[in-house]
Amino acid sequence: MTLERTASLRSMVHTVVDDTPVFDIHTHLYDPAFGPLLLWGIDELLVYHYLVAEAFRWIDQPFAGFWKLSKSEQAEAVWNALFIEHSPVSEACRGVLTCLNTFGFDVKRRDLASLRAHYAKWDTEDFITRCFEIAKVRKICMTNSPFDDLERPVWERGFPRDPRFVAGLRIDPLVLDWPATAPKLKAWGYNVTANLNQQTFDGIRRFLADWTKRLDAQYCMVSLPPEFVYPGRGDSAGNATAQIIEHAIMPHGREHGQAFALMIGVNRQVNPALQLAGDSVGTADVGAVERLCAAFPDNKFLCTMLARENQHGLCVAARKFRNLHVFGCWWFMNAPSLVEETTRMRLELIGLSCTPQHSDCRVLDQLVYKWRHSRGIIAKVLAEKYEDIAATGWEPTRSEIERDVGDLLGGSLETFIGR
Ligand code: FIX
Ligand code: ZN
Repeated sequence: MTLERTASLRSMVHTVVDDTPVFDIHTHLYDPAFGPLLLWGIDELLVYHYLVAEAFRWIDQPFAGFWKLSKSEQAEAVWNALFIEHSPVSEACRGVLTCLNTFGFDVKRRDLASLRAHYAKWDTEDFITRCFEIAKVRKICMTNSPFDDLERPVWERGFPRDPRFVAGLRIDPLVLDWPATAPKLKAWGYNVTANLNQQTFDGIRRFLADWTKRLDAQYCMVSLPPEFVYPGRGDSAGNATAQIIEHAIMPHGREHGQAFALMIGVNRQVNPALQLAGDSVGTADVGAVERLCAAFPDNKFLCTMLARENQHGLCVAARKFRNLHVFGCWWFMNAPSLVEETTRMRLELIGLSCTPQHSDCRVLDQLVYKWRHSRGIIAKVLAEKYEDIAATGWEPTRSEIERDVGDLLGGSLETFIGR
């Protein structure tokens, strides 16, 4: 290929990746019907737990003192520590600047008060539309937990759904802490006991079926610690997790054609004083994922792993099991250098049958930066791969590129989960 053809291929790939609407398959955003649960605005951006963790490295104050501050005071403390007293070079800091710049603010003024004044002029509905349009997001999947006391009543009351916000059924307490969860299901009318017997499994299946229907859930999901094993062994909590998966979640998934999303590798609350920012990472056993895929060939699994060390093994697992779909660069993996190496590895090992990224947004505005940054990397890596095959004479056409990018940005996941 001539240099000119290479440059035009590269620019076409960047244009297509920038212009293709994405289905963001995992976020912590809420349908506007949830009112204050849908976070947005400059103060929410600044108190994002990624930034709070970074700010605590500079803030010379007891953790408890910070948590006693109002939200706007916390935001000011983060702003001063991470933006004013030091340059905001981390990925999470850069994300705030990308948002502000894209919304048309003059970031070089470094003026929090005027940012707040500008934000105060916007209303929620308009801002949702604006963020979806700028980020070119066609729909997002929420994380919806029946165990969350703030969101459960909203689902129970019912509300007209905003079609841009689809639901994901999140069930961590059910999978990870059955002794504490059994009484809750019982109180909600499900015939379960602390004993994991057939009656209990049937009760759990009814619970899952009811909530799947209530949410119209795209998939069912759990986050798991690095120690997660399958089949279960050792302690009783680990065994309970494996049994609930085997005897309740798997049959439920087959009956409803519903995929099970595994997010593996989070060590919760290694530093509880940091609250939401206190979780860490550990290397997990990809063999557990392979054994699940092998034991339940009629179930579909989505999987993302938190440790960099697990990314290669997970790609290899996906080569072995077509009922496994790898997605996202989750949380501590969402740093440009890691997204780039992971995306390149995935394309090299499993081609286009994966979903390179999700946003994990907790604040609506973040759609703008997470997708801008991710699209840049996906386009760069994809262009490089097309250039490599073009060198053999196989030059991709624009419509082939559009097809491929549509798959990477949510299309292949929709096909996989059948939604
Ligand atoms: O478990 C999860 O879904 C995680 O993504 C979150 O709990 C985590 O706090 C987060 O926001 C990571 O991006
Ligand atoms: Zn998440």
